[in-house]
Amino acid sequence: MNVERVPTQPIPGQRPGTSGLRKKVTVFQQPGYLANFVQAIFDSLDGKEGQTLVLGGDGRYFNDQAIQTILRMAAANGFGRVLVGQHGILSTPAASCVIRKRGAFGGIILSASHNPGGPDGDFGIKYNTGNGGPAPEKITEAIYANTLTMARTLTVATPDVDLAVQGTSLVAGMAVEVIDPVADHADLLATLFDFGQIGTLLRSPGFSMRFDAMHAVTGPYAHEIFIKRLGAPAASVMNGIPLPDFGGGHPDPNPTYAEDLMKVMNAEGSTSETAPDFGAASDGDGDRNMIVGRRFVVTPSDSLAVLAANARLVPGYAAGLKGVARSMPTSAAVDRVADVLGINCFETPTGWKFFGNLLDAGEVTLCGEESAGTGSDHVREKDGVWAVLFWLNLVAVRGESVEAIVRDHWQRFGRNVYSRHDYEGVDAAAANGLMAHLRVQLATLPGQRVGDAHITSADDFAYTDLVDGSVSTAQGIRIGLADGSRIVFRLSGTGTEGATLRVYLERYEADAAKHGVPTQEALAPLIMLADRLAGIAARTGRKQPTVIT
Ligand code: VG1
Ligand code: CO
Repeated sequence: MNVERVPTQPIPGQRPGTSGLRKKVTVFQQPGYLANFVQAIFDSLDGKEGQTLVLGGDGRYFNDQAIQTILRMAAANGFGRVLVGQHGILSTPAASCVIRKRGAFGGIILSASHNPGGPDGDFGIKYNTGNGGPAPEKITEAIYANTLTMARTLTVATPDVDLAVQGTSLVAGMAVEVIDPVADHADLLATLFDFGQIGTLLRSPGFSMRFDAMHAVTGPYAHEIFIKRLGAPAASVMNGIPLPDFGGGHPDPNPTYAEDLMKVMNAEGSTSETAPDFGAASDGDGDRNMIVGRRFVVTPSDSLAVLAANARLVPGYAAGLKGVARSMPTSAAVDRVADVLGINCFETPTGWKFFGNLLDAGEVTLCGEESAGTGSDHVREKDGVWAVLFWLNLVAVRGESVEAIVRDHWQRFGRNVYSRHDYEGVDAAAANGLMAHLRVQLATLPGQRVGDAHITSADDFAYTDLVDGSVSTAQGIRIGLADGSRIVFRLSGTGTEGATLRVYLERYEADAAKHGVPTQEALAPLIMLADRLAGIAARTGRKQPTVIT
């Protein structure tokens, strides 16, 4: 094999964020940008020689080109085999599944997830380790350090591999196996859920569902699972063909961006023909989910709590849960369930990489984030289609609507009224200034009364990993009130333009008579307090959030 050494120089700014490296497509298209980062990944991997790498992405613009580059570099760097999804497609949870099932050394997933795609959109790349999960910070920091000293990248001069056809070919002696991107994942999901009972529900004339793939990666998965294996009518899947620019949309499954689905689910009328009984959507790379009932949206934090409380109704979790974990800004609804079940509930920083060690150690079975991510120990990523099947399984067993299941949950456990306000694309200096302004107040806030609010705690969240002892600091400002309410402030680690400020608001309501109060109304005093403490409007110039979930 003739390995070419291509001289290069370090490129600044290649530090992975919450979930891999995300930049504008135009940045990734700069000469050497992708190759430098890929080489930095490969240089951080000891023992990769002759090993298997999994490779695929969410099908967005630049996906196919990047795959060809990475295949050549993998060969030059000594991998023995690469498993690549047909047409370059692999959803994030499917990649995790394939890495685990095939005993791969690791995987590279090409995605900027919920960020828009297309020539002017975003691109992203992340490395997953042999457990199938996102590389922990120790590895992402080693990759970043490599980018700062990069002097050469390794490649081979070989023609493109035909990604349209399944089968094995050779790139400079390395085997490239183009695999079915759906089969392994669908087979795994079939072992966890009662496909018989879900199929009966989906085929019954009195029930209808819509799954909105948002022109992103889950289209082929939804077709195979909901339509082919479970027999749902073809119309059950919307926007099911992956497009390089996601049809111009923003593939983030929330009520603002999943417009097509919301229009259908909010239709007036009380039959399956007017508004379907069940709706769901998934994001760019298929790891997020939104669950919607007829004119009723399930808050992701509530969804996690409902799944935990009902897990025994589902075959894969019939033996019960070992424990649960949630990211820090996620509401404490699941904590209440864990209390009742008598199991541990872990609180981790934002990002799925922090769940990996807990899952590997057998400490937890279910994990979730307020950002529409839920998953379990079946893979090491959050899993959108998995969450939809879990909910369908519950609806099939309980014979109740989505709304009835959630209201019953609130009745039992009380309601953690919850919302996240995002201020997207704000000036980075203003956002950093806002966080610094909050940090200097941390020592003096506890004990203060601001209006009606009695502040009892204030800190910057730090986390020590239970398994490897690694410490992550500055993970978000938490402000707690005497009545159990909470405000969290953090800056996004996935954006590509300016800064995104996220404000997470939570209040516990035990009184069932007040569970119907609209969320933003119930949280109004906290919303005002957040602005007062952080000076959001004054510092960012924004009077309203860009997105409310
Ligand atoms: C966001 C979410 C976080 C999620 C991450 C990746 O991160 O808040 O919960 O794990 O996206 O999700 P941030 O740093 O922007 O808040 V995905 O589906 O975009 O890979
Ligand atoms: Co995603």
